[in-house]
Amino acid sequence: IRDKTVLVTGGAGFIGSHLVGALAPHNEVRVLDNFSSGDRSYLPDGVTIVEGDVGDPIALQRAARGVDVIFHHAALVSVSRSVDAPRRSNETNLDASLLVLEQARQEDARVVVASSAAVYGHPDELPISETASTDPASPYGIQKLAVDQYARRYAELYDLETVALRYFNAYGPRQQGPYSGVISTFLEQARAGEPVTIEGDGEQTRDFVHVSDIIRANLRAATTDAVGEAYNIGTGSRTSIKELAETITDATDSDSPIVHRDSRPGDIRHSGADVSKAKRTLGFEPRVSLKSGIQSLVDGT
Ligand code: UD2
Repeated sequence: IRDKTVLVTGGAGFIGSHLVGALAPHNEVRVLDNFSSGDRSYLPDGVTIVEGDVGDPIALQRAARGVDVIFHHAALVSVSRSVDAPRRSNETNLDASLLVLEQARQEDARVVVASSAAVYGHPDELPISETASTDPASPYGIQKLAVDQYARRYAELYDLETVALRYFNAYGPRQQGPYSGVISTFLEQARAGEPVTIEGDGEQTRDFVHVSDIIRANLRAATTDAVGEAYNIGTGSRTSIKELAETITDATDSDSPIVHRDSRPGDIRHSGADVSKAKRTLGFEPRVSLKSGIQSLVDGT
């Protein structure tokens, strides 16, 4: 997209900051972020930064004034924290998201919301299409499902242009910290020469999608006519955690042993996206294979 005024909530975070990087050269970009996990150094010059909580109506109003599109990426992304403190994560992930939708109504702005494969819980089909049953296995998943459905209903009830993108397992540069996902954990372990820790037998599978593909999906979502819909965003292929561990120790030339420990209670066994709807309707084409995505992480390119 070009020549638009856009707001990225959570714009200093992992996915948000890559999106800001893609939008900034051709659009007027605002970022609303409380920098609880995001980082200022990810933001290019020329971006307007509003420091504050997405759940703060004043900050949100200021950041959203006059925008054409809101990309809503602010969230507490830790599933385990949502289990420990469901109300706290509900405030950010659901209450604040509803504020964002309301603010978008005020501005008559399009909203692209970050939804999640977590809406499916333990899936009843593979690959998972958007019509699979939704039965989230965590408060986080419940919150994402609610936002996803609010987005759909806001399109219908108020004629708001909304799109929900259900990300599968995202990875890429800037993903870090204790809640960051298995790829960044394994990479850190392999680089440090520490044991790479598989939880359980390692036969569980995931659909790992590179952040650059996620950004391309967001740009499509910003212009599609097919609003009021949710789209799976993944690659369509699944990789076992065992295979992942080997790929990462190979790519890093690491002598780290691969070890097993207890599996995660409630872990999802298999997850993989049917991306045909996003391909057909958004023209989304995942481009980055897991091997090349990991290689570029290792090379820092
Ligand atoms: C992902 C999302 C989460 C939610 C969920 C929905 C990430 C980071 N999280 O959780 O937000 O959408 O999907 O189902 O994308 N593992 C190991 N060793 C480790 C760390 C993880 O074996 O050191 C395993 C873990 O037990 C799991 C798999 O790797 O089987 C993936 O774990 P994850 O935390 O990266 O992501 P996931 O799928 O639980």
